[in-house]
Amino acid sequence: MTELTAPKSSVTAAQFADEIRNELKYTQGVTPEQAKPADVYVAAATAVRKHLMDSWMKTQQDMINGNTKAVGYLSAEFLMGKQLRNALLNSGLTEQFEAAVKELGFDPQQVTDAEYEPGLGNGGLGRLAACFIDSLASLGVPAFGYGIQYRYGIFRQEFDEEGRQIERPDYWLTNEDPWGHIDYERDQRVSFGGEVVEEDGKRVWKPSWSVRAIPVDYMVPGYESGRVNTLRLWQARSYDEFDLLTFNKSEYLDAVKPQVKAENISKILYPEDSTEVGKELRLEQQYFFASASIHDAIRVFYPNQDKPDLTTFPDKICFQLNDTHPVIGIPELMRILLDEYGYDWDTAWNITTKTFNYTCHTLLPEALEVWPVALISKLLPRHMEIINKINDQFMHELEEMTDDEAKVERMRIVTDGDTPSVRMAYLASYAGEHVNGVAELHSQLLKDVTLRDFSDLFPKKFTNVTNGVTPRRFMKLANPGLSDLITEGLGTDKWLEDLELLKNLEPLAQDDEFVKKFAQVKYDNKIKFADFAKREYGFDIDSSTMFDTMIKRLHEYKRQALKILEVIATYADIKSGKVKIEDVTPRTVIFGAKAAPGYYLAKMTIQLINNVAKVINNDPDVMGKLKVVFPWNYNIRVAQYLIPATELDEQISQAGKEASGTSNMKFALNGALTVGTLDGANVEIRERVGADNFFLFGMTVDEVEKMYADGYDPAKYYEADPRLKAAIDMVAKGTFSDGDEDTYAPLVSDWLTKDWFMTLADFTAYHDIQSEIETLYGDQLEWNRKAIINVANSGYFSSDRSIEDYLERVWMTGPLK
Ligand code: 26V
Repeated sequence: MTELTAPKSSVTAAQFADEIRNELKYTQGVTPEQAKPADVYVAAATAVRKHLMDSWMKTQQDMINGNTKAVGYLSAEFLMGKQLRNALLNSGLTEQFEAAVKELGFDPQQVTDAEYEPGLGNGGLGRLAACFIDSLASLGVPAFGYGIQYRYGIFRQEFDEEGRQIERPDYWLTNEDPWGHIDYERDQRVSFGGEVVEEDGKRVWKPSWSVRAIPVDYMVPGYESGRVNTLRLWQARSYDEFDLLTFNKSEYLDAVKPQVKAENISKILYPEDSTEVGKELRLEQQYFFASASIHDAIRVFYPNQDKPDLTTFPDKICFQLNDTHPVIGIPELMRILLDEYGYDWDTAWNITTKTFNYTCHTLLPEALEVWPVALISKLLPRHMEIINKINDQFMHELEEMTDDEAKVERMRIVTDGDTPSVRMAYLASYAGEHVNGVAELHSQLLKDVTLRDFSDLFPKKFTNVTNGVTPRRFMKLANPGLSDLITEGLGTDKWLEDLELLKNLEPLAQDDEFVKKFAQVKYDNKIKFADFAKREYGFDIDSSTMFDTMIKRLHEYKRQALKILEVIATYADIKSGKVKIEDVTPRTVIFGAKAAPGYYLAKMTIQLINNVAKVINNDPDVMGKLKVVFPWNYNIRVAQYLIPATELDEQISQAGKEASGTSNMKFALNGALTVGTLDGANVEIRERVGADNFFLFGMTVDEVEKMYADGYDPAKYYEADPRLKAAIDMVAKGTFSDGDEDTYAPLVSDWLTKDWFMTLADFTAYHDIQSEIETLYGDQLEWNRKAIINVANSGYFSSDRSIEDYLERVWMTGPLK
């Protein structure tokens, strides 16, 4: 076996150009003269993959032969972003690529732009999975990411004339995907439906239909580690491609029904949505990838063994359940052990409970998955039996442990009542070896509120692992200017592997020369973003204004409404002359957000933001002072332009609702200051960067709870703050809907009568902090000092640190030797 790829590849630019020419010829079948940038992209990607191949094979071999336990990260989402730049960086081929592509007569930027971004995730949860597999590989930990290769990722967002969100299918596989290697020989059968019968005293599942799970493998190269892990995404295909008999009767549509049914399973990524539609399909997806992945792990670690000793399974691999989506894997492993390998219940339970760990990513009760017993029984009858047995066992244990009958009842995994259901978070909390939240505050609230009974009974299970982000993509690739400056300041580029080294930048915050260089980098990034926004969206953005950004899924708890109401109030202040135009700090307020297609109020908020933008941006009275831009279809690529350019980052969720947030970390690491509430990881960011370098406002978790308890009346706040009243009145009276008072009536009515996330209650505090922000912004040297202090103290938020915490607290494993 060949050695691991050297960190810096020894290939020359000329050699790499030859490799690209070769791929153009033998893979694409075009000459360099005929080639388009997209051809060069595919050729370069194919060449890079070949460079990684030896390390990939060696990593797999070491994993199987070695005795380091591997990690299987089971996730319904992996929001990877574009691959080429990352693969070049991690294989040490960036410079060769640049030179080679130019030698071939192409613009490197155009070539990398030709890659279509796979959007196989909704937001933070999926991006976290992508950051984690990057860090696992970079730390040399043997790992698989396991998920689904959706044919359609998150929808492509457009805005119509009225500013409403339109969802278009994201068919990301129309063009060649040079990264995914489809491996027909490593397929798995996944079955559904049917019944369970008694045969020779055994329960035997007779499923009624099956699909073929085919793995598509993506290489996950580590940074400077020489290791390349695997992201294995399953594609669903039919075993019965085609019913020839039916076809010959000219019933063409019926003939392809089995194929359509099977392929539907990996057809689309579900939006994080509360609607009922397609629940069944969603459970099919979850079981599909959980089952295929567990079988795959057995195949990998016990090659060619008919009767493997699966009592050693937990020493080979542990599975991380990324939220409740793969939790059906728990009864699936039980079923495999009991039915396929003939283990007794206790042995199977012992193996299973050592294999799984569960991460919870939310505090919203409606986001904790619950499946009706009837649905599981129909799709997975044997699993339902097993879940019932797990529930019985649990109830029995509980009765031994406590006399509190109400508590035992509360903790049921399988509820009774009108619609008996299975609570997946409870199943995972009982069967999982460890349970973790994703930021200190969130983990505490899980223990105190959401999973309190479980944490009371199993205190040792519960732990925290604060999220992190990969500095490779979100600093080195996204912000080369800042990366170079940091390397210059520290005298080393080792910080990309050990982000705590950023701490040594702190003294440079007092060095005016350094601060000026830092400010220049920020300004260059603003210009870069403005150019990008002009090119891609046609926006005119003035780079001398403050870039004030809010990017995240559109959700009421995140409170985009708070931001837009403040914008409207400021607009009204200027219009009425209450604020003198020369006293206004010019701002460009930038939003990026997708709303779940079925989420009515979220979509209406998008429409409102667009129309506020339309009115304000066309009003000569505020021209040059206030502008709102909303680039549609926010994705990783947009993030990579926007985050480095941002000066003020909005993290303004209602305290106690945002589990962690990860863009907050990306912003701090890229030298933005945060305005935020004491929520999620904001708390830890503020602790680290210092209260003086963070704009805090708003109610705390305790204050929020008290307000719920006392009865919250939003109308009171509307009456009390004339600015707030003016802003809401403008929306109600049609200022942003051509005089139509109905357009936003549902939104206005919700604010005034319900306002579940207390936007109105926090409005005044949010406004009050603005003058502090503007005063500081007026002193650019001070502002940038604070921004540098943010960068210097955010090294903790590297996903490498998160993974190290998982290794120590949850997985109990480490890098390959
Ligand atoms: C799901 C649902 C489904 C029902 C309707 C409402 C709703 C709202 C949110 C969700 C998503 C929950 C899972 C999730 O994406 N959590 C995010 O995970 C990130 C990574 O840990 C974390 O930074 C974010 O704070 C958290 O929202």
